Amino acid sequence: MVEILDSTLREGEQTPYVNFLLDEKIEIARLLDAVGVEMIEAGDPSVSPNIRVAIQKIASLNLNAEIVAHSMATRHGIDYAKECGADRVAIFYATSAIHLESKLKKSKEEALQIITEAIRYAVSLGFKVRYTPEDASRTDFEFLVQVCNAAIQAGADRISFADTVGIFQPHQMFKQIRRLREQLLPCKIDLHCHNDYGLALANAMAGIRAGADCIHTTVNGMGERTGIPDLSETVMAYHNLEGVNKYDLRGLTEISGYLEKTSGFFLAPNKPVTGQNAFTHKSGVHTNGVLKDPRTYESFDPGLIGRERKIVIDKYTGKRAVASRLDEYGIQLNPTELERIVEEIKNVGDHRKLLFDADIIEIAEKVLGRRIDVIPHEINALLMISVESHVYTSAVVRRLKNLMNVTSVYEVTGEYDITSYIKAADTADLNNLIEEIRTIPGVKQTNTRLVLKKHSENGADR
Ligand code: HCA
Ligand code: CU
Repeated sequence: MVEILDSTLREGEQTPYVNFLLDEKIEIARLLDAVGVEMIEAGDPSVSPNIRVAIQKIASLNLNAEIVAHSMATRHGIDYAKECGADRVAIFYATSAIHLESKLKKSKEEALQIITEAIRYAVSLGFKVRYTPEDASRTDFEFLVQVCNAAIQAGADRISFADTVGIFQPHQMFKQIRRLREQLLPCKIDLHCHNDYGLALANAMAGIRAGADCIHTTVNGMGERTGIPDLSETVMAYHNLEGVNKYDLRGLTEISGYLEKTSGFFLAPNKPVTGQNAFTHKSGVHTNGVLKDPRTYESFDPGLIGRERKIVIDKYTGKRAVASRLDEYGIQLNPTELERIVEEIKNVGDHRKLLFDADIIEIAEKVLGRRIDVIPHEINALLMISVESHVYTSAVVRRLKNLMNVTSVYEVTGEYDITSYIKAADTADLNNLIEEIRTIPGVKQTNTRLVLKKHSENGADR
């Protein structure tokens, strides 16, 4: 059965401008364990004292997942891993000519010696050992086999094939893993694929098909440069494409949101599985299909991961979607009315970027020549925040910007320090959002004002 090692706390913390606090790391480990990943790479203890504390705390949580400490091939690093109480140490040492000659300045023989000595030392301390030939994809194949077999003989039971600079393509990964499987002594094979050409998960899936055992992931695909495969995409690819049914799919959205919040690393709307647009349909042809049978334009039911399908209404929209949206507000239309409303939506949509429900109802009122008394589902509000004097306002702003429903944020002068514009589905949702904002460290006081009508910049009323 295939496995996942999640490295959000190690590779993920190597994302430019990202650092986690201790409590956040513990929560991330808990959430990962709840999803059911087999291994959590909790950090490299040589990097900093706080990383050591974090690994130690996580190792003491008694999670189901195996806790892995990453380490260079030095006694010092392995000793630290031991002090932290990790179950396994993952020792990395590069094997490609580029790394050996330019970075490490070691011969192949010296490298072999350093790697096997480190592994033997780790085994003598009672560790399970993974060995990573860093830059494996650019390593001479014969040397790669030689080093990995020496590592296995020294006591490693896992090899991590690292495509460190993401230069492989799926067909190459497939071939290389097949050959490795044939020539390696018994061991498990991990795939650590970087995403420099956007091929990380494709390469990893090809490697799995060729006989590898485990994919390394991070939440939201974080990591050095362009990162490695995203946890949720990997879980869903395993589940839907390979029939692997052992992870908690419903935990994926939560952990992704938690990571956005704590890292300040935003998801692109078009990101698969967890991105905002992943289940949003727009064109008339698509929405018509989806409203008849969602399978027409959805690769899987968003309900599987606790998400909902969304239909955007704008100039691309067809009759079916408009009728269905107005029906949600109890407005039924005859065919001529519907046609005129769609036509007007196309006119307005040609000039205005976004149409909210209130706009659509207003258009319907205009076309039908009567007042429609409904409360749009969405609530807009202005939220003013004052910040504790010892806290940087920008730190609070950064957190605020991560919240899905906060559409704009301004640092201002006067009684309050921050003004933001927020959207909520209903009053309960608004209340939750405000409660969440109040928990942001440094938020002293909030003041909320509901928006009755919005006048956009060009003067059009909302
Ligand atoms: C690093 C290198 C590494 C190691 C991967 C692994 C890589 O950043 O230290 O141990 O499986 O990409 O080669 O992340
Ligand atoms: Cu890496």
